[in-house]
Amino acid sequence: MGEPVAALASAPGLGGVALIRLSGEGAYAIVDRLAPGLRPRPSERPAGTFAYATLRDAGGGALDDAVLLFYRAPRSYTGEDTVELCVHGGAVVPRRVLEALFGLGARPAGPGEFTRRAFLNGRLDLTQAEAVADLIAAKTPRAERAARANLEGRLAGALGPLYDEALALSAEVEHLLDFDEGELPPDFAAGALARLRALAARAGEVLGTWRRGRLLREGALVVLAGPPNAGKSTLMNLLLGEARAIVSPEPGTTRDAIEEAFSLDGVPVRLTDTAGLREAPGAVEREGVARARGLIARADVVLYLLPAGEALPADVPGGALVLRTKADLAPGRGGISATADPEGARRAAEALLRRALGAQAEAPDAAALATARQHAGLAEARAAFEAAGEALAGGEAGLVPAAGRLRAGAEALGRVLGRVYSEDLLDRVFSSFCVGK
Ligand SMILES: Nc1nc2c(ncn2[C@@H]2O[C@H](COP(=O)(O)OP(=O)(O)OP(=O)(O)O)[C@@H](O)[C@H]2O)c(=O)[nH]1
Ligand SMILES: [Mg+2]
Repeated sequence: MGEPVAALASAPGLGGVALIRLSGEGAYAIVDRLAPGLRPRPSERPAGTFAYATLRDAGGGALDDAVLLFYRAPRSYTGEDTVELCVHGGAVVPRRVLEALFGLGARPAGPGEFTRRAFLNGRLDLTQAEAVADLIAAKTPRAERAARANLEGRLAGALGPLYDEALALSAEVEHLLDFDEGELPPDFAAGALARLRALAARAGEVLGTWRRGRLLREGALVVLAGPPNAGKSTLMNLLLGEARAIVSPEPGTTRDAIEEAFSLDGVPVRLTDTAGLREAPGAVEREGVARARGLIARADVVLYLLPAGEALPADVPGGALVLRTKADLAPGRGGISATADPEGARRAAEALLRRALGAQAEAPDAAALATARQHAGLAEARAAFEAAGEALAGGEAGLVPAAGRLRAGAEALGRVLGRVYSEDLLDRVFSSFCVGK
């Protein structure tokens, strides 16, 4: 067990109850002194029980009446002795109770430190630890389901067997290195080669889940683009159901990009309205157009709005979905009309987006890569397996480099799962967590 650490585990702010978590060696001795009147003492109580107690500061003054939840190593979130204190919420009580805990020898927990300890104590692997952060950050039900799938070990379940196979294969290839030159049968590599290719192919399949995982985690960047006055801001407001962006008959109304979160069937979408694309007269609008082009380049989906009947400009971004607007002004030319049929216009735009995002957002319960770290690690592993295969196909001379690549690929997979880790890697993973997780 680590030294005792404490932090507010619930969100700061006004709330009926705040949850403070205390974990580590000596947690019970600290709570014995924080709740001096409680009998039997916390340290004498069995795990899995709770008690109602008055917490007191060093001078004996009452801090709060709290409910204490008792956990014992290894059956707690962190795997250590843990006491959770349910105190009154708000700005003052939780802070005073935490200060009392610090006065009694606990140290403030760092970002993600509880989850880091859970990882170090074997309660979670690294993909599950990352899923904890994703679950908390999830903005839509689908994102929540995707995070839960990985928290339950879906991604670990897909990658674990790959790692085991890479290790087994690595041992076999290392064994081949023990043979003297010319001693190996001519087909020595055939079996290993087939297995290496299968490994690379399987890694490729999991890599294919990245776009889906990323979209669910970060939200799809959907950019509304098109010439000035095309009705971009009007459609933005229609999709959001509120007058978020300024709409006016003046071309060049929108300058700064306006981003709002929006959920399409539970898929998180970052809907972004942009400045109309044109050779703008003023410096401010020119900057707006430059920003619009930057967003178009990064977009997952570009919805290019163009009034019905107008000729398609030459600079329509590649891959953009063209949606004709202001159909009421050009009858018979197709498209939507936000003024004559707002509900129909909204439905048509949503259907278009749904089709563009649909494939990515399906199967939220399946394993999916969720973080750039996981993606980079798996891509590295696949490249290493492929390189090992090429080396091995080259015959006996390729044996040494193949063994090296295979080992590197196995290690990259091991790092994704956290079966191989360094303090540095954990610092990087957990630095993005909040205090209290
Ligand atoms: N007749 C008609 N007018 C529309 C329709 N949709 C939007 N408008 C009008 O067209 C004008 C421009 O709409 P905006 O939504 O501000 O257009 P925009 O593409 O955001 O324009 P910029 O921000 O200048 O690039 C406004 O006066 C809207 O009321 C439509 O379907 N039919
Ligand atoms: Mg606009």
